[in-house]
Amino acid sequence: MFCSKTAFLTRSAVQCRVHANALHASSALSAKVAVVLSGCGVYDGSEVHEASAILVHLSRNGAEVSMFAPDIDQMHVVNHTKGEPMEPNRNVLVESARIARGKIDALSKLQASGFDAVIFPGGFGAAKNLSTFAVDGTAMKVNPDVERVLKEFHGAKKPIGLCCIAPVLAAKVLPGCEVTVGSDQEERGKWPYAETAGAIGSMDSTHIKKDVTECHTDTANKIVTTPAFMCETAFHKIFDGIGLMVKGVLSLVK
Ligand SMILES: *[C@@H]1O[C@H](CO)[C@@H](O)[C@H](O)[C@H]1NC(C)=O
Ligand SMILES: CC(=O)N[C@H]1CO[C@H](CO)[C@@H](O)[C@@H]1O
Repeated sequence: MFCSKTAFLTRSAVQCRVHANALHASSALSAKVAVVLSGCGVYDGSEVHEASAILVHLSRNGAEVSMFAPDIDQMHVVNHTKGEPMEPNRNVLVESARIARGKIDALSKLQASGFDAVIFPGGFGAAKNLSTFAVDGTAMKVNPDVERVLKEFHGAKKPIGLCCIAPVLAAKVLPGCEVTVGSDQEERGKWPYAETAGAIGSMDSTHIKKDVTECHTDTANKIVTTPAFMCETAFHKIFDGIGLMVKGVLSLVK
């Protein structure tokens, strides 16, 4: 009796271990990554090419992706042919669903416990709908769900990836972190939004100068950033920089 009981316990313990290892291996192979969108289009929402690059690099690296966006009105709608505001207004979740091919949930449903990492593409939506950076600068407000999500992932020591203007969200919500938005100098039009680097310093975070085909990893905070369209450059360079950011995020997934 005693013997078989021990054998049973031992066998089930081994089975447990095998099961745990299998689970671990499969989660390492397919990290669950949440992507947070802010609309559809560079001037009032998510930068479409950045969002697409993130999705391509995530799928190429075997990640399982879910997309989210806040269910709120946009700050405004911009007619992208001339860059002028137009009516009527649109909803951030509904517009983001265009990029997500319909598979998207309200940001209020995103919980860090269900994911290994979170990534925010850029575009003015990050500065107009996810925060008020475009209007208020360093005195900006951050959408409450965006703030909660950033703090949840950071608190759980799960990696956060951001590109283009989106790193201002981390700089504000997680002061003391290191992020890049490219250069703090315009360099003859290469970096048209170079003053953003100074804003990051004013929000008690640290700006790290990086080129568009590079990314910066703040290892202590597990935040990976790349300049993307903060730089006036060719699409393939944006795509490559984002590739490094995505790989950096996935390499930090436990
Ligand atoms: C968008 O802007 C273009 C250029 O100014 C203009 O011709 C067009 O009527 C605008 N479309 C809408 C729907 O506002
Ligand atoms: C129109 C509108 O509600 N815009 C919002 C976009 O997001 C920012 C940040 O949450 C809000 O402050 C704006 O009101």
